[in-house]
Amino acid sequence: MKITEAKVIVCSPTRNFVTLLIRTDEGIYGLGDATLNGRELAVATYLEEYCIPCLIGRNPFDTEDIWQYFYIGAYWKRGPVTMSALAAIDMALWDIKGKVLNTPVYNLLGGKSRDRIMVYCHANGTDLSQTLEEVHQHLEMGYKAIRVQTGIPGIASTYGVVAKGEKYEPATRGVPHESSWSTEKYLNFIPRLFSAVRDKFGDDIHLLHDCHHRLTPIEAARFGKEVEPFHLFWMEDPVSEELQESFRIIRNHTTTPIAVGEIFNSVFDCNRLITEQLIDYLRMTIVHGGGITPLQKVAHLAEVYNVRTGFHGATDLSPVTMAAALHFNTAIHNFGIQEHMPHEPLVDEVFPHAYYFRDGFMYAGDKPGLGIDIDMALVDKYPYQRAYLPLNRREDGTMWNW
Ligand code: KDG
Ligand code: MG
Repeated sequence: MKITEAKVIVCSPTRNFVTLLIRTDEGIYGLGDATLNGRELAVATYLEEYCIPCLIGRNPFDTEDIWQYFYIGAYWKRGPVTMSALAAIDMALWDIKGKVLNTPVYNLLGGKSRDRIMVYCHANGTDLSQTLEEVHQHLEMGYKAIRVQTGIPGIASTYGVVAKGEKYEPATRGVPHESSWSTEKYLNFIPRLFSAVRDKFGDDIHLLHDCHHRLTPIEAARFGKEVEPFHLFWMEDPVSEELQESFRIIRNHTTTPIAVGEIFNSVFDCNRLITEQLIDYLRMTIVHGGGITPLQKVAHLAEVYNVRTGFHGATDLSPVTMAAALHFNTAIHNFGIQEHMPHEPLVDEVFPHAYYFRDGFMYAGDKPGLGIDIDMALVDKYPYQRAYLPLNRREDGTMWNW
């Protein structure tokens, strides 16, 4: 069996997605996601100019060798652009393997370790009462785990929070929006938020929170300590994560579990975090972590050190990544939780899929391969539109992590 064609599809049904479609001489094709939010065309070009010419003629079953060919063989290892491109190739090849063997991809990754995948949703509001109402609505939808973000009094706009009636979307068209930030106001307010949520909704729901890389290690330590009475499922991205040893400072002070990794793209971003047991959940997912092939190795390493997965699943990760993640989550032993930020209905139309949500859990479905497709007629109707993630500045104007 041989790869005969590979095509990059860039479209924007409400937001941008980059998809790789690989065809074989037996008429079977596979899909991979290569979306890197706000930098989509860089990955598309990397695939078209450098990868696709070297893919043609290869056997799609050779996922390990093809992955190493583009990783070791590129000389320029790692980095989000390279690894997202590599992930798309790898996902598409696993999809083909499953279709050829007429079995869901989870069966190729170890089979079913569980029947259902617990997911967490987003509840956010501009103030406390709106946020509590959002939590209530998501409980009604059946979610068992909820990420809670709220507007902070005195800060004009806060990460993850949008005006009532709007949906939070992590990129906007036009030049980047700038938000402002005060660590002091944030740290003073968030424990009150979780105290109010526990008072109103009790102890049974899992509560999560994303600090979005904005604290220093000692500030994150204070955060973790102060929310301990409300036993969060996790605090996410407490600090900017380039310095893995930062997490030791946080760990030394608090028992609040830590999740990190949505911007990681290699095991070398988290090797110390895992082997020194400095985190509890790893968020590096299939698309930005280089594909199913390397993530399997990372997950197996993490299993040894009691670190579980908690894959990133915001709307900028396409339904192709969601499908791959759900097959992966079904198979591995150390699955923790999966983020679920539902796509707009139009996105689901462009990418028809076998996976589904029911009563707080998601299911990969039993179709051969990843159980995902793309509607080429619809794709052409929604061309790429440049969009950026926002920037963030401290109140005095200093650039800060968004
Ligand atoms: O592209 C960036 C978003 O996906 C990210 O900001 C969302 O932090 C995020 C999350 O946890 O979903
Ligand atoms: Mg996050």
